[in-house]
Amino acid sequence: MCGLSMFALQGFAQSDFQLVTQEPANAENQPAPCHPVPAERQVLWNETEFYAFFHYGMNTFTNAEWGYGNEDESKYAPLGKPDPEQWLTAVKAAGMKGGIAVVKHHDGFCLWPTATTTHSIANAGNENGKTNIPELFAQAARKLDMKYGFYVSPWDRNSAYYGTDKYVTEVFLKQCLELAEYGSDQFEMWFDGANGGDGYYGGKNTTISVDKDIYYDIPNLRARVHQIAPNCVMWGVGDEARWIGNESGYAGNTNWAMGSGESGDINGWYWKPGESDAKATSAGWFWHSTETMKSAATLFQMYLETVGRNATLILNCPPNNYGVLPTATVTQLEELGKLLNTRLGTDLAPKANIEVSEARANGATRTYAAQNMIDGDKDTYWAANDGSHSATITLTWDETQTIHYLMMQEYIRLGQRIKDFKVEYMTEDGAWKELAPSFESTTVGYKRIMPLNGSTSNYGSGYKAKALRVTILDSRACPTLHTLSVF
Ligand code: FUL
Repeated sequence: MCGLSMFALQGFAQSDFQLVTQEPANAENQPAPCHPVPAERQVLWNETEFYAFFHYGMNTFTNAEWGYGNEDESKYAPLGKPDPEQWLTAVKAAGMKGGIAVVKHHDGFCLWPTATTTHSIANAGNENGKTNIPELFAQAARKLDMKYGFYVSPWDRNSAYYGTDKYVTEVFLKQCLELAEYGSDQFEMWFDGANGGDGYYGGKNTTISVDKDIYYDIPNLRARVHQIAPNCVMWGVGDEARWIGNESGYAGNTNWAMGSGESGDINGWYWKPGESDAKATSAGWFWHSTETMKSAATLFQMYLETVGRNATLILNCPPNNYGVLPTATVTQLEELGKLLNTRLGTDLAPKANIEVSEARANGATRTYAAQNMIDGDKDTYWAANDGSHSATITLTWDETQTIHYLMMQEYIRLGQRIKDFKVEYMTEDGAWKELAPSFESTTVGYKRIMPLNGSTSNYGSGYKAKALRVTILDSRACPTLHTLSVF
């Protein structure tokens, strides 16, 4: 008022001013983020959930796991034309949504015709060996509607420049950028933690050690790759997703998307979700004629203990010296797909009546109702009121159901919140009974699958339930869930 009359005095007409209406700060009434929160590329990465690792390269032909770097290029001579489409088709049958191809391991041999070294398929031992793996892999993934990415070893036991700045700027960075150019839609670049040690190094045959946290100039590398492939999560030393701390295919029952190791850290100050790398075969990462495939039941258990515990699972399925996945691998992968489908394929929650102890008030276009957890839409979610750190969710069926697993997913765009919960079911006599061991019922995160009998290895006969009740006992901030399923 005061200001207006002052302007009027200075010769402005009132019509020169427009009424500015202020939008309420939080028109959607969304809960405030509980930091840290993921970058969008990390959310998309998490949605890939279960994907394959394909260790294939020089070691496949020398029966090694870690080539020294002095292998003659001619030794790379596949007996057939390598077929990434066959690899990806087989893992898709197991329910995997993508794959990562090893295109340069520690021996430095590149499976594409790189400008950075002659130690590549350009000098392979036969015509099959000249097949450009990253190119075909990316094409096959797009054709099959799968995600893809590449493992490129920072450690290079072949390069004469390893340990110097020249390796970082002229070899490693350029290799990563060449690989980024194979597809702006790639979802992950895998940087191994094994860094420095003895090697050929252009004939020096010596030991070179580096400080992996600074040597590779990761901030620059990350920024340059993201310019080309914006949704490519840089794994490991790339710092956008973390190693789960073992190679046996399990994560902690408590698992935060911050911190390090099997359980993460509730106080971690940035988002670094866990990925579990594990082998589908008995011993090595690369194919060896003596290796056997793990059973579908064992792989299913790994799935429950990784994807079911807020980690992603990258399951290694090594192609053989013909450049294809062996029949035994393909068969077990099909069996795994069937098992996943039988045990986790039919969600009983959507046909239940769902009730919550509280739901926050609607926003302008959003609701936070219980129904959002069973509507099949990952972008709608239920949320409690600000200040609430506990809540109950009850599913009631018209007819008794036989139930084995509970699956929950937090709306992680607003941070990982839930710290503790319990699960009960109502028996046919109407009594409530607690299920699943309480020490396991802690974090949820991107995805949590609870075997209701507490066993990841024994399916059991299930529980005859009239209703299921989840009580969230503690949460860092008001809890959110976008999906709740029962199998
Ligand atoms: C390790 C490597 O040294 C192994 O050879 C393999 O590639 C595995 C996935 O990561 O650290």
